Amino acid sequence: MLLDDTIAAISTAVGEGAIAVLRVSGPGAINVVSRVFRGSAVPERMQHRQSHFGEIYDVTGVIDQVLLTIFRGPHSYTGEDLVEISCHGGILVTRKILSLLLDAGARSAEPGEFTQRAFLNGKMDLTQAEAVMDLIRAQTELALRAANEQLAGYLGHELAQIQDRLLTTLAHIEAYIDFPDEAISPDTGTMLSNRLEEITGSLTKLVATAGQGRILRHGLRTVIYGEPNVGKSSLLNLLLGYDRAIVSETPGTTRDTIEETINVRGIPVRLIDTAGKRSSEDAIEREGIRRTELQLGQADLVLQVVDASAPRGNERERARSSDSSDEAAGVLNDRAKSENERQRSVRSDNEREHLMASAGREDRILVLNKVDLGLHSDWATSPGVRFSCRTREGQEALNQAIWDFVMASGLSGENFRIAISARHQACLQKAISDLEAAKAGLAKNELPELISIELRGALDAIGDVVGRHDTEDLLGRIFSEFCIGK
Ligand SMILES: Nc1nc2c(ncn2[C@@H]2O[C@H](COP(=O)(O)OP(=O)(O)OP(=O)(O)O)[C@@H](O)[C@H]2O)c(=O)[nH]1
Ligand SMILES: [Mg+2]
Repeated sequence: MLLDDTIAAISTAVGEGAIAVLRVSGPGAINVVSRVFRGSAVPERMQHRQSHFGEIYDVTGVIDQVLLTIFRGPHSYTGEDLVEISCHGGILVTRKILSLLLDAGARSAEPGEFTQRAFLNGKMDLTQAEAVMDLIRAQTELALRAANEQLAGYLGHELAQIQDRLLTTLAHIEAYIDFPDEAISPDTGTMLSNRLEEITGSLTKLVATAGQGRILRHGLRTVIYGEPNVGKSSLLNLLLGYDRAIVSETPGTTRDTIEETINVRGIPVRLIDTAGKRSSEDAIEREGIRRTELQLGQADLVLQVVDASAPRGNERERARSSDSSDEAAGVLNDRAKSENERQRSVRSDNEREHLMASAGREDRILVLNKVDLGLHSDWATSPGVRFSCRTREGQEALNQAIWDFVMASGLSGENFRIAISARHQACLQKAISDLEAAKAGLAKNELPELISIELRGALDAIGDVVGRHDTEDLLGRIFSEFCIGK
């Protein structure tokens, strides 16, 4: 990694805006900028964090009027000399200024390179660097809060404490390596094993936040599922607040899956509207249904929508009819249902159940839609949310049910402080399995050398999370204070 060159980039999004910001970072940052800037002061003599008005110019004349802010390393975002140029937010203007900076000796920055430098220069650990991206991508208040906690170093701090406990234990075990005659006594073995147990417990707690981390970063994958014409697309539109999907009384309206994110009390919920499930000869519709099944397999939560104004299992019948709305009205009056139909209904329910189970899904909320048309007695005792896309009845209850579902998976407001990512999870799981191996080694009275290898493996895995591998330094520090009592 080369830190001795100077990088430059347009830091704001591409497009037109009132202003845009370019950043230049590296040992030559101030020098590079001084070659293209003239204004109320010379960059070399500007004070740290002070802004100066001036012009960026080239041989043809003035390119733009700008504000220049100088940050002197190490007190900058990257830890190096850093200059921010605030210019007008035009696409051509920003490109021209960037190309002037490159001509003046800077190199075009790679994606994420400013933050990478901040990490390499010790301004932040890896979890904080990752949090910058989480913060930029956050779509809800909770996701933003979790990103901010991580950016503030909460996760890194938690891990540092665990590393410390583990290091002390490792130091204890390594002390025995220096004295080969000395075996670890059973008492000491138990004590060390208990410590490892506690550390494993702390790591397990962190790993348990991976689920919420995934939800906060990528949203709760929520598939809207059900027979044709029950109001799935209507539900998507209602929750979204605008008419995203086509709604019509014709069954089989939705062919493709439609995905949009909504915010349910701070939880990002990715709603996926799907094609209603029915047997069809139509190739496009069959493809739609195949996609529905694919989505079900990846769902965190299924909103199973039924037309609760009609008898159970009747949706399928209606789906075959081309003129469903008239039929739906007819069905309402048709309280008498043959035994035959009832059995079919049971079968179709079983099928659904099976599909969800085979896709590994049990988590669903039953949405009893169309209750504005009356609740059919078949659904009277069903544990679902009574809902109407027409009157909006049940919207709060549905939000509550989604919230309860997320909370039931072990979340609480407090937990949102830490929400680890898939990468963190993989590292921490490796650490846990190394610790388990070390504990097994202690129980079998293995050589301290072997146990120490496992513990170092665990420390490395935790180090991977924060991007720091200073086991030797830290051990040296501990040993320097260590009294072996010999
Ligand atoms: N009365 C009443 N009608 C509704 C309600 N929700 C949806 N509808 C109507 O039911 C019909 C079907 O709605 P859609 O939202 O297209 O149903 P869908 O489940 O997406 O249907 P497919 O995409 O064909 O599978 C439309 O005519 C809607 O206006 C409701 O709560 N009450
Ligand atoms: Mg639809």
